[in-house]
Amino acid sequence: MLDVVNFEVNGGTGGNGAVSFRREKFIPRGGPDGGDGGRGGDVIFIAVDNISTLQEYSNTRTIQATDGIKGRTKQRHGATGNDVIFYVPTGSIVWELVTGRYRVGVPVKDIAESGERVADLDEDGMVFIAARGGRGGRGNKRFAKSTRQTPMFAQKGMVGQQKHLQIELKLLADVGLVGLPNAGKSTLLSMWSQAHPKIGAYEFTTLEPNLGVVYLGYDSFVAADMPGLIEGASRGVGLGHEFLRHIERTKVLIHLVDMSREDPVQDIRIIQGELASSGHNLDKKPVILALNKIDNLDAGAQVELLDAEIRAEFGEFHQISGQSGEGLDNLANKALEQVRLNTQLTTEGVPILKPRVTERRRFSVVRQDDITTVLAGETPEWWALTLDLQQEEARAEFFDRMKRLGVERELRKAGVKDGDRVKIRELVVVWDM
Ligand SMILES: Nc1nc2c(ncn2[C@@H]2O[C@H](COP(=O)(O)OP(=O)(O)OP(=O)(O)O)[C@@H](O)[C@H]2O)c(=O)[nH]1
Ligand SMILES: [Mg+2]
Repeated sequence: MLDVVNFEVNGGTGGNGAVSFRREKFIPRGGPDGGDGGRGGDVIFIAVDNISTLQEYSNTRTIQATDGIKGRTKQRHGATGNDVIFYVPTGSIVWELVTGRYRVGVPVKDIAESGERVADLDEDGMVFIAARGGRGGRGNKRFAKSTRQTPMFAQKGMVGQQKHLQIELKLLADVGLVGLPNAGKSTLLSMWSQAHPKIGAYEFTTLEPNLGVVYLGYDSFVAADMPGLIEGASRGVGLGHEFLRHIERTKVLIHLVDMSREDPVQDIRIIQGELASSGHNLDKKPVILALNKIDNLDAGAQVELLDAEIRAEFGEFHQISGQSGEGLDNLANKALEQVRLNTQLTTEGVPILKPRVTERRRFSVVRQDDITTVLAGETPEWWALTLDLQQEEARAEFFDRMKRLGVERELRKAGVKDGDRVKIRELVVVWDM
């Protein structure tokens, strides 16, 4: 069973650099002192064990980090935009889709063909930067040089990364429902969740585990209905053994007992014995005992009769009816409480290690037709999109940067002449340096 969400993530835009000049008494025209803009915030995913579904993001369409603040006078830098941290369940797989090609919010079915797998968050605490904020623009102070002592321009903040992502999670159960065949495990799962497992008045109705998400207000857990266990299951008798492996990954077990049977106490012992000898660490898991089918008269009578005996031998228990629904809310709350107790709370103090953004100097030049050439690459794009190429000084700065990056040389090699058009993302620059 899969849990899937699909949305856009946008890094914040960097703050603009400032254009300003020192103003002091008796100095009519001081030097440039415009500060830099702050970086835009990032959208960050952190994998945590204590969330089990993607449900809380099912209505999310866009996640936007905060923009950086613009630079100010007196070389004061603008503040960095706030990151948005997004906690996802451990086991989440992040896919990136081509932006603009698919509808946001509608999960793409053949994701392996349509998207690129960009992250496997399969360990608690893993951090993934989903969209980086844009760099802040430089203030005019930083464009001063001996031949241009009073730059009248600054650099704009760069837009943040914008991505269309799909996150998928293979559900792992938090709670395993165990018990003898016919104990009412599938019935309970169908009452608790949207799952529709097969229910039958005979043994071994369930042949493989069924998963369902159980909601309690804003909280939820995943429950798995298991095939029935029988005596000897731990030695390979019946269908149960194979599925003990599945139960192994759960945090809590609910042991269901059919109280309408002849000797429920003996039934409980059988299952407990199987769990203890299964060899899959099942004996170390918390087990919640739930006496089932209390709507049935015989079962109700047996609960009364055996109350003290069961309490003495096995401790506290819940009384429920998967049929009438009695006691199911209490049991779900208890299960959730145990799930929470058995997962470390890891969202606090998770260090966010941000890899440094290395300025990539690579770029590509592709001739489109006689007069148009496409230039792509992080650094040339950054300069092209953040300098005002209508402004003479800024334009000169741009061409100067292109020369230093070696872009100019590559363009010439590709046959670009003055007056030709160079496309840089959505921008068209007439090359005339
Ligand atoms: N009276 C009564 N009958 C129940 C209750 N819960 C389940 N049953 C019945 O018990 C039978 C078995 O229910 P299932 O939910 O299929 O039991 P199961 O534990 O999943 O059984 P297996 O998959 O075979 O291991 C069905 O006939 C159900 O209608 C209950 O609370 N009260
Ligand atoms: Mg069943």
